[in-house]
Amino acid sequence: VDSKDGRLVLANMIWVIFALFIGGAAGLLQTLVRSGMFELPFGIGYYQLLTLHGVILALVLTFFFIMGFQIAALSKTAGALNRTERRLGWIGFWLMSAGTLVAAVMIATNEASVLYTFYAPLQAHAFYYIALAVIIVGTWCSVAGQLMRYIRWKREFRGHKTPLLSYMASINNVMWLVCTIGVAASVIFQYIPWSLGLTDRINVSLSRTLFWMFGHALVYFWLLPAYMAWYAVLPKVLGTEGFSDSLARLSFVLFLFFSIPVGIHHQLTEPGIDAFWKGLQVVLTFAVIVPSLMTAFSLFAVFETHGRQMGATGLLDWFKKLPWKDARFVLPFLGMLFFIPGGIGGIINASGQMNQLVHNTIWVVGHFHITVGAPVILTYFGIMMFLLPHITGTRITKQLNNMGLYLGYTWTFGMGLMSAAMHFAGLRGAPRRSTYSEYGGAGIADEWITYQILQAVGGTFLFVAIIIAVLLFIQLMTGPKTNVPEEFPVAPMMDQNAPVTKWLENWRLLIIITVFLVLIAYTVPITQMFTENIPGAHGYKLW
Ligand code: HAS
Repeated sequence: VDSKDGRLVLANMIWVIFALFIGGAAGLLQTLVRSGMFELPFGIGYYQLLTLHGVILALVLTFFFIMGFQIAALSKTAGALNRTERRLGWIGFWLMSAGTLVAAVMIATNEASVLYTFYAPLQAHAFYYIALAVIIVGTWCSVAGQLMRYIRWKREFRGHKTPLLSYMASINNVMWLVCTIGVAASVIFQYIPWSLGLTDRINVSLSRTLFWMFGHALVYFWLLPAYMAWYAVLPKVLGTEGFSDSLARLSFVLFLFFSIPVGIHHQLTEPGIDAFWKGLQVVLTFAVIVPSLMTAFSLFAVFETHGRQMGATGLLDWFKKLPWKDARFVLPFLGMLFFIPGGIGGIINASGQMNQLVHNTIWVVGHFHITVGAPVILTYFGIMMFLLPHITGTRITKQLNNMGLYLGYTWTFGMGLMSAAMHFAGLRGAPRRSTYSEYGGAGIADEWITYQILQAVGGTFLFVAIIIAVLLFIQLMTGPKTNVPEEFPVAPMMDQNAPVTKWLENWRLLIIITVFLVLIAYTVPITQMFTENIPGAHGYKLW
């Protein structure tokens, strides 16, 4: 990574470490409150804390990490950013930082206890929505700089296959630009006028639908940087080749197509949307599972190939040959293990009837902790293990590597315990997003207590892991330097020299198909919110 780009990457990563600590502390307090054994001091509200936790981890940490990592990936594989591209990265960074600080002040003053999903009818102070808009615009600036770097490479090497990691980052960026248009429109035309008192009504169905059009793509925006590392970095850490360049590109293109027209699967229990369109989006949701399955099977292929190259001959003994002492491998691998139940849980959520059972229970919270909270974040940690020393020149000692391993095991234990308890309590009906209550002595609420205590135990282990992470990352930034910096591992693929698959590099075609699918999935349901007499669709007057 070019040294000037490296500074930009590090600036983004400092926010990640900071956000991890604050968001993690808020998470610990929440599990303690829900166990019934702790009350929040200084008049802090439960939903205020929950908003802080969600915003700082799900939005701030991830956005800064993704921008930092993708800039590093482009700089490494396409070459250094030029002045304009880098300047856009810095403008993005400062806008995101300013937006985050204003949003934090609004949350701290209890003016924005509307949770990370922030949709109506909950209302926040106008500054909060403006701050969110500024954060989104910040990501657009950074993304614009990255896309310009990618396009410059494409022009310079016309007709060649673009570098895989740069291609993947660009797919993620294009998906981001398309999916954020709806939520940006909703913030500007619905929330800001409403919170300023310029309008006294808000169309709740529309606001939620526009949110989820963005909100589900958001989860893949988090996931795809982890997949970049799984496809292109991990094989190099193992010392082997990646499975298939074309397959990896195809899986990313499928994410581009199917990540956005599926948001209504978060609204299956809501009025105001016709059952046909819910059904259609459920079908599209099943399409977005395919690229994850492709990823899973490619990873097995890489692991087995590596094991056999190392001399394994039996059915499963290749498994023993994996580098179990290398934190750059173990952290993402632990994440992959979580993604097996995480993916199964997603399929359950998406299946209409089963969604009736789990929706709005703490099962859903369990689901997202074993998706974004484990595969994604553990892979981000794995990436930081090489990216930070690669840029700072810090020497990776055995002790630092071991700290990475302890981080992985402690996180896995804490997250495993907490999220398993959440899934089981959810199946027994425990609501999500609620503080501790005995529900007037209801018998069923009694059954949830044990799980809530287990969540607090898991949350405590997670906080210990966060302390390890913060200490580790500070050392990775500031530790003793070496003359031979850590490598940024990028593997060649088995079909590296195969000819370019032209349609996969035809961005005009890819964008047309993406927009077409979004229009098919959303035009009628959104139109019906204005034309049909569906309850909730015409806006509630809140006071
Ligand atoms: Fe989800 C709710 C459906 C994936 C995050 N999801 C959420 C929410 C979040 C979230 C944050 O249909 C809550 C939002 C809120 O606040 O209300 N989700 C899915 C489906 C998938 C899925 C179908 N979700 C994710 C990912 C997330 C994420 C990824 C974050 C990064 N989700 C839903 C639905 C809801 C939902 C409904 C709404 C619920 C409701 O009613 O509110 C799929 O993408 C999952 C596909 C994944 C797989 C797994 C592949 C496995 C791999 C690992 C291989 C392992 C190896 C190791 C190689 C098919 C790639 C092998 C080693 C061995 C030893 C075996």
